[in-house]
Amino acid sequence: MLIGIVGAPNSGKSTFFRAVTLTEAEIANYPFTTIKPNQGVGYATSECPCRKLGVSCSPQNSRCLNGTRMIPVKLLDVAGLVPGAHEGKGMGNQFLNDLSRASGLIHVLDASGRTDSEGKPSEGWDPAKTVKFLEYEIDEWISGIVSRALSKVKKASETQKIPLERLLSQQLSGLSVKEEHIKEALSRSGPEEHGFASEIRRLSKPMLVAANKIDMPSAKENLPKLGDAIPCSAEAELALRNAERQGLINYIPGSPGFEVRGDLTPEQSRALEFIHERVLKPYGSTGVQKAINTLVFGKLNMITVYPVSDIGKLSDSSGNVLPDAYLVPKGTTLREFAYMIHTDIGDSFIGGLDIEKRRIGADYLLRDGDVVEILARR
Ligand SMILES: Nc1nc2c(ncn2[C@@H]2O[C@H](COP(=O)(O)OP(=O)(O)O)[C@@H](O)[C@H]2O)c(=O)[nH]1
Ligand SMILES: [Mg+2]
Repeated sequence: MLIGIVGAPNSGKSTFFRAVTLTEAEIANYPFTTIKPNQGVGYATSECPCRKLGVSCSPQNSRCLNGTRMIPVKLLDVAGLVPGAHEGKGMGNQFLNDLSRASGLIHVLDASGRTDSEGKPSEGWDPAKTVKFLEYEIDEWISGIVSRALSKVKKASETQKIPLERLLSQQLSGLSVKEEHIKEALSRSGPEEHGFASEIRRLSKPMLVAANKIDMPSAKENLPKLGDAIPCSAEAELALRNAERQGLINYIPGSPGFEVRGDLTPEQSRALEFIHERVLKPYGSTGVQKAINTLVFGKLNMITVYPVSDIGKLSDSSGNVLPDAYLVPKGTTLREFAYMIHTDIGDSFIGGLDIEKRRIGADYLLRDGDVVEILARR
């Protein structure tokens, strides 16, 4: 899964990106660490079953911090959103290329009204306009792709009686748009209508607005205008993670507070006090981890599943307890899950065992937090 961080210049995208990828950058043993500079690894977090099951886990593909399972997700700092980006203006082409690979987007928005939608300094700018502008740019881009695709496939669909959504989804596969998204969009709007591209965007690129710079009073004032945006301070999160790394505080990303450990200079003390008063106390967290989790679990509808090779020991074949956490879409069946782990496991799949060691079948619908053993033909 790839999350795109988008937004106007100066909204705080790079700060957000640096904060969430900071810890991970130093840990080299994940499969996807050698990547481009604007690509990094952050975490989605959910409750690890280790506590409830009364075991101590030994995570392999993820981490567990005080009962919170941290599951790596890839992030992309997508630069280059300027008016006309959909026509390739500015860094538009890079922007669109990055965008097409993302399964979901976090719009880092300067909620303070001090940056307009072009990233220029402003005063009293309505950040809701920037949200509209971003949606417009993406809609125009998708709309262009849809109309080019339509002119290619419309005739074939009519003469060869192939469903339009199938042909369209082949044409739009580079955008990570699924056939079911196209079908659903077609049920609401004709493919030539203006609303079709917006439907495709809403379905295939779920977007969450992170109302950033919430530490500033003007951002707080603008928040009610921003619907279900998540209040956020990327700068506060970066400062907390840096302080944690220097051993000054204990801080778990997403938590409502921190614990002072080291000797602080008066300046450090003041900075932490500011974060506490302006961000953590009024909002319950910096909002950064919440933004990622809300996108992954709320908007992209993912659940966490723990495959093991021995359900009795809750372990893999080397004895690691609850080794791997997988993010899979809600509605995934056990057989589909077997294929997600490995094609060979999918091909030799014969069923599974749930946590109570009961048999479960191919069509078993996985639930959030499930621990399952997959049975395969030898
Ligand atoms: N007050 C405040 N400033 C922030 C916050 N996040 C970022 N900034 C500042 O906004 C400016 C632009 O940030 P940057 O991450 O480079 O934005 P980008 O152009 O979107 O990548 C920098 O001066 C940051 O320090 C925040 O949460 N609060
Ligand atoms: Mg930047």
